[in-house]
Amino acid sequence: MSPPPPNEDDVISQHDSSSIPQNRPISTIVIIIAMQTEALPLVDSFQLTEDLNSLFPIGTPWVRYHGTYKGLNINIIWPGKDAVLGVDSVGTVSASLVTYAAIQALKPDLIINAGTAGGFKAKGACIGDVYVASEVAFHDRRIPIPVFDLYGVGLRRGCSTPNLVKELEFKVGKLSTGDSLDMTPHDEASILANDAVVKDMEGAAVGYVTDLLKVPAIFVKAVTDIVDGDKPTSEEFLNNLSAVTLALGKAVTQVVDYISGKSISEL
Ligand code: FMC
Repeated sequence: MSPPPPNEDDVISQHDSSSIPQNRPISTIVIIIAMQTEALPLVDSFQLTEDLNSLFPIGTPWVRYHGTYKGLNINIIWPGKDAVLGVDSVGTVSASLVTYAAIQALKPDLIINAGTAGGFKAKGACIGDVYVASEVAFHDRRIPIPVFDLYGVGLRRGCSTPNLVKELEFKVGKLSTGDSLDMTPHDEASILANDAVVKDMEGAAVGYVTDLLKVPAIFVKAVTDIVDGDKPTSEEFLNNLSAVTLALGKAVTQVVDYISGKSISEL
């Protein structure tokens, strides 16, 4: 006889069950950002400097910008450019590696994964909207075997931030992650099954690592392209990238301003 299927509360991990005390003020934040274009407005806003003595293994392109802002020790980690091709190291593999390495090196109280995303207009998303993800899951890890299917989806909850999203008036929705910018019909069906409003290439990978190492994580995603619209995704993404990254930078600055002086349980 096979075991009964797990119920939802057994399969969704919560970052809130963190080993990090929930009641002391947040002091160290790591912001994981996949693209340099997304990172630079924030490097500017927080007046961070690039770390010239890397904390990371020799040969990795991973970049840390750091400094103190409103009493917080802020670190932006960008996985850097691919050594051979010279483009940003986007996607789940780099994102999970840098998240792991940054947590090991910096022991942050909180991770923020900030980036751009595709949005579904059928679910109310518009270009430039900023979402805080309530949950993250994968849409391209299809394993049609009982329970492995749930493992593939890899659903994780973001840190609960009811006061933050209310005060800053962010939209809240589910985020679905896969390693492609485009969307196959298979992906689309899984994204709908994940009930997602936004789609990116890193969130659930960061969520996997933060859940593993019990660090609370907030996912802030700004919409560069409408996935269920009529424009080709890559064109729309590139056209909107610089304007939307400014909106993303503003939103993450507001999040960090809000966090300053607060504990996880106050968010
Ligand atoms: N689908 C998937 N990812 C993205 C997206 C879309 N429609 N729009 N913007 C993104 C994000 C991804 O997370 C990557 O970091 C980057 O922008 C695109 O390569």
